Amino acid sequence: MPNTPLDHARQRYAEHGVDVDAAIAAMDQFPVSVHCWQGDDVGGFESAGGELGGGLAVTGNYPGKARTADELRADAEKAYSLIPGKHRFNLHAIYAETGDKKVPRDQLAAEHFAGWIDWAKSQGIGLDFNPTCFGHPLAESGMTLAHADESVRRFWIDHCRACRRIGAAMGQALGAPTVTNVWVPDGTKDTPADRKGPRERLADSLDAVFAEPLDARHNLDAVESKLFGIGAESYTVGSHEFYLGYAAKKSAAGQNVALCLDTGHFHPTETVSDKLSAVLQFVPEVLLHVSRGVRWDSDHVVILSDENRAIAGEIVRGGYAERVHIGLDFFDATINRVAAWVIGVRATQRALLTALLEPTAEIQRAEAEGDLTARLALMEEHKSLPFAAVWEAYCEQEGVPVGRGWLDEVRDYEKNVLSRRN
Ligand code: RNT
Ligand code: ZN
Repeated sequence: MPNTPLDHARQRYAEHGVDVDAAIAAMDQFPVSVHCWQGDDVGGFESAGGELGGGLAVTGNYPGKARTADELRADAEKAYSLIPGKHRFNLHAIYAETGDKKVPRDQLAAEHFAGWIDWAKSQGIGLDFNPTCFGHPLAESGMTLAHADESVRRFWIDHCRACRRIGAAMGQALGAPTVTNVWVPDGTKDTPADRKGPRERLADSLDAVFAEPLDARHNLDAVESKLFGIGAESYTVGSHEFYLGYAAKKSAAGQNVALCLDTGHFHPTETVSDKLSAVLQFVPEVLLHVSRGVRWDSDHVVILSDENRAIAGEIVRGGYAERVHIGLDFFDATINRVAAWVIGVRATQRALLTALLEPTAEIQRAEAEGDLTARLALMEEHKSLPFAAVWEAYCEQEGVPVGRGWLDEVRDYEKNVLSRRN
């Protein structure tokens, strides 16, 4: 006789051949890389404080955003305390701590991230990293690695090279490879007369960026495509085809370059869930930027959407835990920023846990036998199996609030910490 909701769930899932305890245990295989930039609206700590640019825009002015690295770390710790499991933290180059010194981006080095590395060690988490090729006078034209001017291109190449070394230093210090992801905003507002030239330059620049061999145990390179940005509506140099080809070419030549798929960077009826098993035929690893596109914006807070469930389903069904790195990418300044993190990570984890609880064997057997009626019926039944009981048991096991209790903790933090900023 089942007596707890978890017992009941165990029994119901077992009827479909699913082991609930194994699903919970498997959650450890899926750390989520939490993006620092939700914590301060992609601000960073370079003193300039100019325009974000690069086709990015953060709307809203909810009070309490982190103004310093210490505040950002404290906020992240608060978020982690409300999220089950161990995760990672994803930094951008503009989050360097350079003290009173202004350090140009092409001269950044691991020492400028010592505070972050120490913190990550103390948290027992890994770090991921990104060059920042926007929000800078040399990015104002809208071109960076694809710029026609050799000296501008050189600056961004040197910045990206510096970032790869920093990524490797992080990975070495923390004992797990850092994913260093290159995204550049390069594109044009109106129809270009030359689409080829910038793409040739971008390919050349990337070759220069990735020329230095780094230890795969410390750093994994990734390249991120985009469809369009604000002010770059007509042409994006680094499109999906461009980077898919680039990552495949590099990988075929023996240099592992992961392809970053941002779920907000495709046409609205295209899905990343369908792309995973396609691109993973030809590139060894994928970095996900889980996000939520809404009309022109590609970066709303992640929720438990059908598409995020489908993505998690593909990762689990494909056995891609080792090959797909899950990161988040959104920024919303109209709601509490710590809550935004918690909502996004917990939603991603719920998607993963549902995927782990899918009666995949049963459904795939129906498909293999040509019983398409059962395939559809079972997929639908899966949606109302007692998932919540398993999720709650997982949260409890990990010592984090089970339900909306986490929101009360964020409210306390807002009252005692965030509201005292400004
Ligand atoms: C931009 C890309 C990129 C950025 C971050 C801040 O459209 O998605 O990943 O969001 O690097
Ligand atoms: Zn992204």
